[in-house]
Amino acid sequence: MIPVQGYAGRKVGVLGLGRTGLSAARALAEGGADVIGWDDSETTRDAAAGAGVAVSRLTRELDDMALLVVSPGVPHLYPEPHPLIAAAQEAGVPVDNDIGLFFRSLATGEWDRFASPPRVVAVTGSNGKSTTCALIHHVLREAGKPTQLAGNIGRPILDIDPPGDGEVIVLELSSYQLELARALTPDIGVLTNLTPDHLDRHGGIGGYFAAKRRLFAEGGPDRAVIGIDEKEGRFLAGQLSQGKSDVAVIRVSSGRKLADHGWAVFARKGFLSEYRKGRQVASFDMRPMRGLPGAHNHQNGCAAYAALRCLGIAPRLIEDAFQTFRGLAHRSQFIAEIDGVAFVNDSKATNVDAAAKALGAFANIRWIAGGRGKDGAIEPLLACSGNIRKAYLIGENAEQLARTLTGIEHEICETMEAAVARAAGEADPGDTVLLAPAAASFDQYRDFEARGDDFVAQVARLRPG
Ligand code: UMA
Repeated sequence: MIPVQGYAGRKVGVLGLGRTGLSAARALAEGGADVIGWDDSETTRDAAAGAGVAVSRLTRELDDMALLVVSPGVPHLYPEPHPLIAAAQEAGVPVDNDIGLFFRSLATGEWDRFASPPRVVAVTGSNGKSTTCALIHHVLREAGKPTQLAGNIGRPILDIDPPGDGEVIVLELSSYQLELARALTPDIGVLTNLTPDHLDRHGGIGGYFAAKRRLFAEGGPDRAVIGIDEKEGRFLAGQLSQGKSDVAVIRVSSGRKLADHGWAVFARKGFLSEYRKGRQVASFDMRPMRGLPGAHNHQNGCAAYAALRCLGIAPRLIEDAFQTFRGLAHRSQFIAEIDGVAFVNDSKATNVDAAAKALGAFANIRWIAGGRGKDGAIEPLLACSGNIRKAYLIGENAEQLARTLTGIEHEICETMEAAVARAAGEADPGDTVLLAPAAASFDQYRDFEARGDDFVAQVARLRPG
């Protein structure tokens, strides 16, 4: 745990008592603060009280509250600020979150004795940030470097152990977290890409981009790794860069050759290249890397590679460690190869766009799809029809999908068990059985994780013996 500094003996309110709130409450108490929490859910309040958090509505305490710490899921501005946040601002109480507290509490007197002070790599972006973080963390571990992974990926940042000499903290940050944090001082900042998301919470794409940009505010990271495949990334890279030969900004692209900048990393046809001042300094083929299938993962690979180069890791070491990365659970996760047929779990592909990305990453696909359908165009899926040998449809919207998948051979299997057995039975060596549902899981499962786990269990049953 990172004890929060600066609030000893002072009253601090914590709004939202889920993972973030409980973690912040513990870290504040460890630093000597007088912590009181609130959650709008009675069940969560009771659980927090059971865990030893003093619970109160917080409105009466605002008079002498030094700080209000807010969880990322609580709206702080759009569509409307939570009434308690509005009241805190009215009363002049500063509002922060666990990320701001972390950056203000990280360094300790201990660091004077370190040969190499701990560093923080913070990663944001609309897509791929969890994979990019996990990949950086994986390579650092393979390189024998001390490292911890936390943030939006699931482990609240204040829960990490105080970092030791030379340690690297890899921190995934969402737009919710970035918008509110009162301190953001990573050593390396990464923006993977930017596509519209969470627009209701940011008042539109401009607000969303503004939240992400806070990671790179003036006086921010020493190095900025910026995906420039969208206009926002190009604008940001241009704004942060001092000129053509500046190596403080590393531009990243999936698809475009970037030879004309101080420092750039890009992927073309699956080959990663690093260029410095017009010269190629390293290159390798990402296509055989099982944990990084498809153009979207090659983009993640480039962003991770760039951050790792900033940390001084050699290209060869990165390439070797990329080979052993298995991907995150339920995201184009390679499960097994049985009799020449690969099995890949992308249960996280709960919408058409995500499923289309997965379908674009493989050839000869036996595609398991369906579940609780969402509104939206089906065209991106049809655009991948050349990669699909046959679709095996499950769940509530199987019939409806069957009607729309014109030109794609398909069969209604209803259950995962039937779909996996049928797809595996019909597959030839070189085929990939891919779960990429393009639908939510709630018709048949608790969540997408349970659906992916079922796929993995059904694949395990195929193994001989
Ligand atoms: N709550 C209120 N009032 C409200 C809204 C929420 O009291 O108006 C309470 C809820 O009752 C609940 C608590 O706040 O008890 C939930 O807080 P939270 O939603 O912030 O969830 P945490 O458990 O703290 O998890 C958060 C992140 N959740 C969100 O950003 C929504 C987790 O990211 C993150 O892993 C975790 O902190 C640790 O850092 C998840 C996520 O969905 C994966 N992130 C979004 C995304 O990736 O798209 C941004």
